[in-house]
Amino acid sequence: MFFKQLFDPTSSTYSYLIADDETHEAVLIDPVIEQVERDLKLIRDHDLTLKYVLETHVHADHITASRALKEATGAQTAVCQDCHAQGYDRMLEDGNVVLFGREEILVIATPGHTSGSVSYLWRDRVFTGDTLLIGGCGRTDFQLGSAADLWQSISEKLFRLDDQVLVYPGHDYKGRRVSSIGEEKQFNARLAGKSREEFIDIMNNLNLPMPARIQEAVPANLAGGASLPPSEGARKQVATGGAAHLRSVSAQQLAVLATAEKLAILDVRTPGEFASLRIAGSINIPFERLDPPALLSRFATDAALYCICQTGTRSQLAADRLRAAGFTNVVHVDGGTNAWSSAKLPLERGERNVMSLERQVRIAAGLLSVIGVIFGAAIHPLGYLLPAFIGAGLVFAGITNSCGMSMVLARMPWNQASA
Ligand SMILES: N[C@@H](CCC(=O)N[C@@H](CS)C(=O)NCC(=O)O)C(=O)O
Ligand SMILES: [Fe+2]
Repeated sequence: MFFKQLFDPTSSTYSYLIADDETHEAVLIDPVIEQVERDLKLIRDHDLTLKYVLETHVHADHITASRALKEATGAQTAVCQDCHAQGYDRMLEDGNVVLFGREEILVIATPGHTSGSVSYLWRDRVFTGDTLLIGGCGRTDFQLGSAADLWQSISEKLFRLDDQVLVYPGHDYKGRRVSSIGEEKQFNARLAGKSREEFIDIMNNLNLPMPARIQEAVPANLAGGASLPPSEGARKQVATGGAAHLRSVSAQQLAVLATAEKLAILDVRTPGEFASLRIAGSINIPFERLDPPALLSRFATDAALYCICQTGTRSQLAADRLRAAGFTNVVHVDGGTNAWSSAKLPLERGERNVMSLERQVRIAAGLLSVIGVIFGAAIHPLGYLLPAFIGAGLVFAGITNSCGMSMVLARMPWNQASA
């Protein structure tokens, strides 16, 4: 059996290199970018073929070496699909099996520390990431974490494993290396003898400071991690997380990022739509009034600006215009507030309930076409020009991905904030 527990002293992170003795196929769990040369040397020295790099979750305190190791070795990278990350080869689900040589690892979804946290069961040991730590557990106050989910993951999944199963955590801040399920059931300060309610109360009142590197680590890891640093210059880029600029994010990714730092979320819907419902802390800059050069005095050119609308069309156009004006880190939110609300993420709702601009366009286009046809049949054939004009306008809107009618409707009084 080939098994090495590796440590990054800066972040107190454990990585695990395991391999099949016969075929030398290997898996590396939770590698840290600063240790990539150490890990590559180990792989070379032991003549291993790295088959998979597995993440237990999207880390908040260090940048993963997943991408760098993939580039150096051709390994496949994998993370749980509930992390909502991009840039990994395989999106894992509960019950998946990862095969290397004659060995296999079972993926156990253990959400709680983050929504996409998993544990990996291999032979007589479980790699718990930050779900279960020795004597403790990961915090639940960022990245869609949940104390209730963590309780369920630990009590109904990890604590149902055999007591003899060895627990290898993602971190230890006191130099402890390994525990067992039995020991954690008996001695874990947050869990042993505690009710679900007591546990949730403890977790919701930890009041820990955010990890020092969360603002660079979360965007970088959501995007697959950093590349292998080939030069000093690039090394600096990695160190500042500069490799991690995203061009578009899903609603869930936005929600995860928003727990890591205060984001500039520019909502380009009408003031009326914004007044009806919005993401807490977002700023309303209606698309029809968007003046990118004027925003240059409000935001730094390299500031991360997240553009959102209702479905993703206006925000994409807004993002293009902001980039053209010189902003270098503009991110578009796929699917807009519709996707945000389908993912059941929290929205602030106002008193008013203005119909979305998209529905208004559909109603207006249909209504004008019907009026044109009635007018054409009953009064004068010129009326038929109206539905023809609307039809041509819709084709033009489809081809150019712009919509004149929505621009007109957006200026109507009922679409303004105080109407
Ligand atoms: N001081 C560390 C804090 C790291 C931290 O918050 N770690 C997370 C895991 S990513 C955690 O859950 N820690 C458990 C705890 O501190 O109780 C840093 O700044 O990086
Ligand atoms: Fe973590």
